[in-house]
Amino acid sequence: MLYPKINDARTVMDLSGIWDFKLDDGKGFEEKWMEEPLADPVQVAVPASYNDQIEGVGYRDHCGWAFYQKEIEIPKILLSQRVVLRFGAVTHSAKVYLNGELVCEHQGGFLPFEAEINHLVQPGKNLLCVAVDNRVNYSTLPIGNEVGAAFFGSDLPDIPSVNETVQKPHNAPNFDFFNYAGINRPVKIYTTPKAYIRDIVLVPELKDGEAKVHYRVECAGDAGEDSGEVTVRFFDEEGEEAACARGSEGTVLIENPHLWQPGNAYLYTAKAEYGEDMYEEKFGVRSIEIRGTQFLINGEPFYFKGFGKHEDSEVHGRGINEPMNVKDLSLMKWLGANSFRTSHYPYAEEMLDLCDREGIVVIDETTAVGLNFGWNDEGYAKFHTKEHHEQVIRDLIARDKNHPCVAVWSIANEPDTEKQPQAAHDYFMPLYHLAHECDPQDRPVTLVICQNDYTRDITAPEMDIICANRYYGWYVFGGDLDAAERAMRTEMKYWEKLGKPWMLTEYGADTVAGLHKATGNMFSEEYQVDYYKTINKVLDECGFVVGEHAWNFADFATIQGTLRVDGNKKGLFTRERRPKLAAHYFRHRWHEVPDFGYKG
Ligand code: BDP
Repeated sequence: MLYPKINDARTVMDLSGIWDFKLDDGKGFEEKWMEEPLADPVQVAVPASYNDQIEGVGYRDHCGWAFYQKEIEIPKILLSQRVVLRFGAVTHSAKVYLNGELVCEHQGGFLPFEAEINHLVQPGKNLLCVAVDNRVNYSTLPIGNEVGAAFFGSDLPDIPSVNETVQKPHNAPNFDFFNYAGINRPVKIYTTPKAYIRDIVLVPELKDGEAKVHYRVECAGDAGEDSGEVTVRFFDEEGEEAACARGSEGTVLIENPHLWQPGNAYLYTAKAEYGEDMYEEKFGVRSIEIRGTQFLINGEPFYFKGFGKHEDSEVHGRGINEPMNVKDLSLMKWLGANSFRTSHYPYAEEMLDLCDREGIVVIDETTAVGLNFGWNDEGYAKFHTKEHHEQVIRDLIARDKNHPCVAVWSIANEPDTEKQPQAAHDYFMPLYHLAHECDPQDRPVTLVICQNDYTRDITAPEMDIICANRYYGWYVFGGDLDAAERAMRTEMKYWEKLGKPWMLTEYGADTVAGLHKATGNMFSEEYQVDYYKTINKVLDECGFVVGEHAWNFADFATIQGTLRVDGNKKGLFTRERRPKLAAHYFRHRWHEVPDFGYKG
């Protein structure tokens, strides 16, 4: 799906700003709140999560629908064009109305969706209404628990006082990040000519110092008289034409190409023209390949240094925060990091554009987190996520396929792959193959496994790169780093035999900024440093380890619970991005560890 851009043929209106907002009291649909201006609304900013914008438990912990409204006018002059309403992400599901009429519905809180609205636009004022549902359950991604206690909350004891107490409906996410909701990413109206470019696919192929670029331009709409044929011109960063082609599909040659390299990005532009329409898509020339235990970028063995992250910041919640995105990439460079994983959902398109530009390598993850704890003996039969999971993989890859920064697709985080190994295999292997089929660049595909009896797992070994989260020294052998080191080493002997590239996608220790001990213990800044030194020592011994991603880049908000003191504190930075001691440790380490050829 193309990102809305303004150019000679298209215009974009950004609907960011203050919108009317009202939590549903259970009667919103029955009373048809979408048809009239909301009675007694509060004001919230869009895009952003609503939870932390207004004080009160009611807003923070709301469970169910909420309504947003904005009055908009569309300039008459635009109505001869296709007028499209587009949402970057609405969490987790949305119903969109214009003047009381349903425009579209969407499931899933982290990918864009859009609809043509010409037939519903009225002259003058139009009432745009977006109903948003934040509930998660066994058929959504991410997964929520339908009954019982929340993940990381307290397990409820089986005693009369508890059994006789009815709790108010509440969110019980089966994942460790606050269930922020709302219109989290930009809302835009854009136009295209009636015959328009629907999509552009770009596949660079690097061989013997030359780059072939296979392209496809998909056109759609009313072709009218004669929309003519497609022309695509390729420009380098200086604006010089590097190649040109006619036809909706073809291959061009770029001689002496500038490569897109981690830390040294170079972006070409493909300018497609079709009839009245045109669109410019950026791309990079680079190759990604797995050879034996190596992960190669442009033919060189790459070593991932970086983080699992979250889209999480004060007040914005999970809403896009572009200054913070810029700051985060700047801090990554300060640390000598070169990569991150979009744990545990697709991040905003704006962030991927930034990573393309800054040369940061991305492991791009779906929303499939939580297919794990609390499912007891029912196994995968308990979840009804398969079709939605397939849709998320299709939509994610359709959105991000051209980004040079994206190096790996992660189809899930910490699913259970151990309790019913065959059921996990049956569920995930078709998704693994689907991801390969969907990606025109055929990047490596993985899923990220959790700490478990790895010897029972028959799914992870099938992945192109094995990605594991390990907490030896925290959840396992917390406080005993000697044991952590030995356990980690024992496990690595197991993985070595597989002969595949392996990376540690999460490891970390909760750390309260400012808590210092001469002899570090759990939660102190010194312990976090000792923990990382211990595990890194083992990683450095293993030639098949292709990367280390600390958990987490920064402290982040979670559900309330006895294991979380105002959120998850495993950040190398605080939530405000102040470095802990471990950030300085990694800064020292990662400036010594090269991006390429670290393990020979
Ligand atoms: C892992 C999860 C991650 C959690 C982390 C933790 O992948 O989402 O935040 O543990 O406990 O299991 O800090």
